Amino acid sequence: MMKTNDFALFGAEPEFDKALPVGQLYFPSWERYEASFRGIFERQYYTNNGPLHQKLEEKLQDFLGVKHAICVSNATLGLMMVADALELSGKVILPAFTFSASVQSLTWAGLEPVFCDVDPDTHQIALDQINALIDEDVSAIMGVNLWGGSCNPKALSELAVSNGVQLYFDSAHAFGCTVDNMPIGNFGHAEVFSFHATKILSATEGGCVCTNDNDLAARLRSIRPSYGTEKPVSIVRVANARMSEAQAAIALMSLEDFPANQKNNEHLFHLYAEQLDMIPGLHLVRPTGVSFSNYQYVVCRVNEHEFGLSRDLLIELLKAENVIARRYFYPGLHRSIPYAQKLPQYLDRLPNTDNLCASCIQFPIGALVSAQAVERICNILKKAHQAASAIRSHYAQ
Ligand code: T4K
Repeated sequence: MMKTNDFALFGAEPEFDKALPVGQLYFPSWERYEASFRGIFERQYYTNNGPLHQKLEEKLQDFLGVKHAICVSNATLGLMMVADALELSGKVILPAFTFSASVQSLTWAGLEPVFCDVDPDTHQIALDQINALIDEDVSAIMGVNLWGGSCNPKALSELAVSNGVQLYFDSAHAFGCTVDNMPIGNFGHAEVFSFHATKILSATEGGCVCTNDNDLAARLRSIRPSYGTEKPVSIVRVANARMSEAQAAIALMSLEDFPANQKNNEHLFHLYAEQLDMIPGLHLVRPTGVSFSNYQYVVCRVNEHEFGLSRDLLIELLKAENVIARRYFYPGLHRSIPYAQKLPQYLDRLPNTDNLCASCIQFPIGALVSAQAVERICNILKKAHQAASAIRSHYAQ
């Protein structure tokens, strides 16, 4: 039987001195940061459609080939703004396997979520279950492009048109990805990206709403609110979703470095894939439905029976080694407050979402992760599999 005493959980030295978090966590060099912030100080202009904010919107429009990139202070507010700008009412269909922000944006807009299950392999919304969820109260579908893959925006668009409902996307995970060489950002009525620090394009906090619809863009810019709009238009209410010059400065550097950061992610992802494919019970999710991926997530399904340890025990074991793996979307939107109480009809209807919430694990990848770190993380995983039964018995004591 393998020994447990070379694991930090049982008293050994941790594998890493410093915590290795999940998330992209991009930091520009100090020199570039200083030069960029010197400009903000010289201009003495912090926010409200400033020159860096305007430059970022232009650069994003070019990069994504979209008519309007409307920068906001975070993606959650961006999603709330889209619900208002599209004048949605009643119910909106979305997958239950996503971050709470997707559904919270609906609740803030006074809309009722209709939870759809996901595909067990791709983790994207189950297209074949959508028609059955549509009734006269449904005004829209919110697709969510997960894990640097896509939820098949073309098929979703056909479904939305044939049912006479609107379509928009939470594309928080999909910046820089393409579908049949068309950049994500161009599908549906609007798409929302997150520029949170953990995303491949970082503004520290931030996001942007993309659309090719001029009228919708005018409404969105008026909601944001209207600094810089050519002509404010009539809207339901105004938010404060402005992006500051400091956020735009970081985002501009991050956009410039996107090709290098994407390449780094892709390289690390393939290193993980080579190693993980040799470990029984760890099933890596490859980004699907895209012609180009940002590879910003390494997500595995843990088969407890094959691997030997539960997902949650593996997280504990890695945490002691200073590898901060996470279970991500837990326990699923349909089981979270307030939806489990208010909409109990979904509790026994989403078996794939339940399975994924119980078995998914996310490993570190991004600017702070080196190839050697991936190698060392995978070695811990191999050792954990080999020592699984000893670990289980020791842990149970
Ligand atoms: N839709 C989807 C599908 C999303 O995943 C998200 C957000 C949204 C919409 C909404 O986007 P935003 O409104 O946030 O723009 C994080 C992020 O806050 C959130 O952006 C992200 N998705 C979500 C899945 O994860 P937390 O609070 O669980 O992660 P956090 O901030 O604790 O960071 C993760 C790890 O990184 C931690 O171990 C700490 C470490 N870290 C983090 C930061 C920010 C650092 O070491 N340094 C740092 O500066 O939510």
